[in-house]
Amino acid sequence: MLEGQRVGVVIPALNEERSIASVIADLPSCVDEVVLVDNGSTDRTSERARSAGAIVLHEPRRGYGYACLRGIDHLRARRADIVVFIDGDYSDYPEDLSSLISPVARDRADFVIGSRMIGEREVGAMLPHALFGNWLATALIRIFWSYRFTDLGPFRAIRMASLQQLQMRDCTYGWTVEMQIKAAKHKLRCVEVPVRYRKRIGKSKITGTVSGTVKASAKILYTIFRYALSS
Ligand SMILES: Nc1nc2c(ncn2[C@@H]2O[C@H](COP(=O)(O)OP(=O)(O)O)[C@@H](O)[C@H]2O)c(=O)[nH]1
Ligand SMILES: [Mg+2]
Repeated sequence: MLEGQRVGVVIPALNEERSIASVIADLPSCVDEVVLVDNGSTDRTSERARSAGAIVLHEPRRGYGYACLRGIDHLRARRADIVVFIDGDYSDYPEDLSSLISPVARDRADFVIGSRMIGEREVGAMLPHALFGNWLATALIRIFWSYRFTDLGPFRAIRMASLQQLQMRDCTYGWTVEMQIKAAKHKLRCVEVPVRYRKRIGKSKITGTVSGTVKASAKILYTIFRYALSS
């Protein structure tokens, strides 16, 4: 299926020592390189990731987007053809990576979102406000750019050449929605595949906290309206 295409995985992580080794261990063998971008963890996330076989990079600027940008820079230098993003909390099933990359590998798509809305979701794995936020953000994308997504899920695959076209900028919580908006604006071939989702290991830093939820919601809405008004 891959015919020489190199697959690189970026894992942005902050204090995920309990889950990170499982995330890396469960990735399928078609993955060529795993990059863990540590954003100043105070636990053993980096050590555990290195022992599990990942390249560990440190990004001093705190933020999900900064970590992803750092991972992309590394994979570009390593000549990856397909980039996969997955969180470090073991909510996603790394084994699902094979079906996630399949449309890109077969040249049926440029960008694939792993959708937790059409996949099997453990009860309580996504909190009600996260489900509502996803619904609202994807509805706004449909209204403004006529692209139908069902999720802003973090588990996603994109062709490196397409990713470079998008010139990603967001440094924090607007990362996932920015990628989808820009994919729509650039008319990338986007598809969704169902992915499974379970309760995370360890503590949530975003949707499981009040401040994370407020900041993420504000940034996602700001990003949508900013791009809508500038297009
Ligand atoms: N690099 C980096 N990763 C982060 C940051 N905040 C959260 N993460 C990671 O982003 C992913 C999603 O965060 P999580 O706490 O699971 O949020 P939730 O899915 O809304 O509960 C996890 O892999 C976290 O380790 C951050 O500031 N920097
Ligand atoms: Mg999570």
